[in-house]
Amino acid sequence: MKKILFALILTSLLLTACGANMPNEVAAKDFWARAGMKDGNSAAYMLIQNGTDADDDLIGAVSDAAQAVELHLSQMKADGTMEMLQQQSIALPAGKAVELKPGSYHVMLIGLTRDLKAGDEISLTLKFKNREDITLTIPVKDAAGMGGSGMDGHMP
Ligand SMILES: [Cu+2]
Repeated sequence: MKKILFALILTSLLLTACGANMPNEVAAKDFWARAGMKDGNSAAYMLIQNGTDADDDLIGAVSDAAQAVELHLSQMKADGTMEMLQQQSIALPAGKAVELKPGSYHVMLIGLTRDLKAGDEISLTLKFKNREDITLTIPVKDAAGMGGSGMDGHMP
């Protein structure tokens, strides 16, 4: 467990270092979706950079890979178990990057319309309060070895 934690911390530090190159727009990078079975659930993760001087909000997402797509926040409850809270929006402050990652904010894919296996790709469209949609082609990855397995309660 310690090793996994260390790997997570190291990954966070590397991501933070790489986040220094802020684009002059709202952009998503480092996106991936968790593998899952048809009719089950999955989640998509990414780094969203708001390189503009105006605050914005992520207000939703759509994908043909799931029957419903919601914005969620995973958090630890007082008893040590994880819970997921649906979010109406995720704030994207001007000049900041917001990380959607296991155990935190994520785009929840509910009721997968097909199996998602490592190497597959899904289309996901992000919707913003103040700007045009962004459509991403997101690679599917196995959660194993990424330290996030089961952390969001997405795994059956
Ligand atoms: Cu969720």
